[in-house]
Amino acid sequence: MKEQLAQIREAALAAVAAAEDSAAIEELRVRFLGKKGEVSAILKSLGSLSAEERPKMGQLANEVRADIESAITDKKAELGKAALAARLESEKIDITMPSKKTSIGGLHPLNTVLADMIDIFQSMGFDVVDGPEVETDYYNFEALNIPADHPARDMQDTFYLGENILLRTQTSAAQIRTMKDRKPPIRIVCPGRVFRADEVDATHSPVFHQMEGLVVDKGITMCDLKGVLEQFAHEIYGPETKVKFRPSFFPFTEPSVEVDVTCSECGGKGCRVCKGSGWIEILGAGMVHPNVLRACGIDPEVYSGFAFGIGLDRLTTTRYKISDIRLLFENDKRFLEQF
Ligand code: 2NL
Repeated sequence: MKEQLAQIREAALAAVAAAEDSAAIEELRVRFLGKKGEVSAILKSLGSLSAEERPKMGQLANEVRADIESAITDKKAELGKAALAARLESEKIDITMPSKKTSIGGLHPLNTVLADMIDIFQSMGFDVVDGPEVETDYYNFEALNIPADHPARDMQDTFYLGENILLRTQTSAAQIRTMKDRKPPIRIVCPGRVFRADEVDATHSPVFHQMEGLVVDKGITMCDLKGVLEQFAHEIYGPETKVKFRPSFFPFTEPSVEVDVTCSECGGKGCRVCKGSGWIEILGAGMVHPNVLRACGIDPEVYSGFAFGIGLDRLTTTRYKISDIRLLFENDKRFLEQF
């Protein structure tokens, strides 16, 4: 029996050492230590031994059983470690690998210029006012002293959505609404998209951008207009910039002016950009026509005001030396990524 136990121990330890997975180990546990296993068989047969032999064999059988048990426990731990190592290896993530690039985008050059302009006018106390792009004939033309038969309607031909419904040709309508809603003093700028039935070329687009400004109060004169526009020109083009008024005509202002600034490219000496004149036209302006004030319920005997309209697109193309206005609207990423 002693030999039999020695054989069982040897066979069991060898088999456990050779086992390759936990299923094989479990099989060995049943085979050697299970209720019907080989060690149990020996223990059951102890009864046939003499009283002298029985405790010795019993002790030996228990030692064999303990040896096999601890071999199985060790092997199980070893296999578990190996399985974990293999899993960690196969599921490894390389956290040093560069991630996919996400593009966060940036401001469109038109919006950069707009933000700068809003900054300048807000610092002079102007509010920013928004209005609808679809307007009525009344707000876009009538209230601005442009009746149905007025020749200015030809110069501002637009897109009609209905008999009296159209795409606005300037942002003035938002200013008309403000004059009807608020009491003077009024100091506002109205930026936005405007529309004209123009042919597309390098300097014209049927959709473009404008910022209009309006100040109405007691005692407002052309000096106030010139001061505000000079401040604006100095901030946009530099403090050495000069501003010049030339007489002009708009139905909604009287008197009306075109406003030139000294060419920022040559400083006024004359170059290709200003076509040799030293001056660049940047906007139109004037004193609000009494008929416009009256249409908004403001007494022109008590109040006066000035207004101006600046094209954003040309300001943007000259600032960034963009050769074609169409580039602003095509949204080609290769163009936009340059800003
Ligand atoms: C231009 C320049 C201008 C105005 C816009 C205006 C608005 C109101 C009353 C009076 Cl509510 N005027 N806006 C004034 C002068 C010029 O835009 O070249 N427009 C065709």
